[in-house]
Amino acid sequence: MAKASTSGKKKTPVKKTNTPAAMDDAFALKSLQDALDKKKRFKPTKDQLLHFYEQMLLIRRFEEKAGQLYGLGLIGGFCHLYIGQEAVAIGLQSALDNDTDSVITGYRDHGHMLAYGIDPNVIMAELTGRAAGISKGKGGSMHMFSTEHKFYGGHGIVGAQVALGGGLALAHQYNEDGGLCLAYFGDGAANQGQVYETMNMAALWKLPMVFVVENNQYAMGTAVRRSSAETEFYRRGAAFRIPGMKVNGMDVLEVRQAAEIAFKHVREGNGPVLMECETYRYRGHSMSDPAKYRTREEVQDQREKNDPIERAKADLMKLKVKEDALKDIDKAIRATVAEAADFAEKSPEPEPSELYTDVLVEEY
Ligand SMILES: Cc1ncc(C[n+]2csc(CCOP(=O)(O)OP(=O)(O)O)c2C)c(N)n1
Ligand SMILES: [Mg+2]
Repeated sequence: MAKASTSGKKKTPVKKTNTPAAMDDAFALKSLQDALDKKKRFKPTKDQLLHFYEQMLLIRRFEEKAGQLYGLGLIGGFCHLYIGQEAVAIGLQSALDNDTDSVITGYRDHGHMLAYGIDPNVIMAELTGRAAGISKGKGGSMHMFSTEHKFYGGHGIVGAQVALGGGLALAHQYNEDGGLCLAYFGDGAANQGQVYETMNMAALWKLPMVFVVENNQYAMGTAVRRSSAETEFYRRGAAFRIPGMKVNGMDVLEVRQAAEIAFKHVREGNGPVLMECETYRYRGHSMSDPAKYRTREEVQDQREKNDPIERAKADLMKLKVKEDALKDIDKAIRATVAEAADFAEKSPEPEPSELYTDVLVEEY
């Protein structure tokens, strides 16, 4: 073994490879991240920002009402609320071309439906299992679809929607319709094998697809750092040469900016993008989760310092929107949501014969 040098010769400085900056440099596929870092936030008009604010608030109030209806026993089965994550769906949705693009997600799907501007009445009717619901009351919270809007659900099998999203992206490419597929999944789903099979195919075939990890820090009761060897999810496409982006999912304007960069890249035929939106869910995994795996203080801290709706409100104030105008918006949204609950409660349940319909696409 060579002896350590005592000759006083200058040593080559050892490069630290485990600092965040060095690790980021080591991630080569960051051209889109660099573009985002140059300009982090979308510059909206006052009307655009008001619209984002309204949409996020509608999701928040709708979900609060759904939580109440669940407590009253009016919603059966599972119910996963999106409260805290509103900026992700709204920021991305606002940059989509609704005539061509498709969206697919997991079971935490009410917010994504509302982001499309789909009538809250039919979403609430679905949650409460009524015939007027968007899936005729037969899908419930986790299985909402609107093919008319190119929204393909609403899936209960963790990660399965990603592979289906690959199929939707292939259809866009095959039909040359110019559309892209936005496939949302969670930090927990990001550890599913089929996600990586899809990444491989999507990159190989240059499919028009954006993989969006909604990293809300938990998969049921398991914190990201306890389940994931690589917690920087945006890097997980590196093995397939998919560029990654890490985005503040609590800031609707940053999400929108990131969406523009990612969508442009995909639409130009460069293949898929992997976007990680860092976010936080305020409620338990589902309505039946008492969330004992984290402290109240942790949740309170996020609510107080990082809330996406409060952030948008502060931005609106800077654009000279008056607090009274925002209060009026809240009032109108509360009325819309109350009406949706009323509509749902008054709607009839599906006929028993509906058990036999929509099971197969065609008879055989
Ligand atoms: C294949 C499969 N495995 C396990 C489950 C049970 N399960 C439902 S949700 C969930 C956690 C998923 O967490 P994440 O992907 O982070 O999404 P989030 O709920 O945080 O939005 C698990 C394990 C399932 N539905 N499907
Ligand atoms: Mg999660």
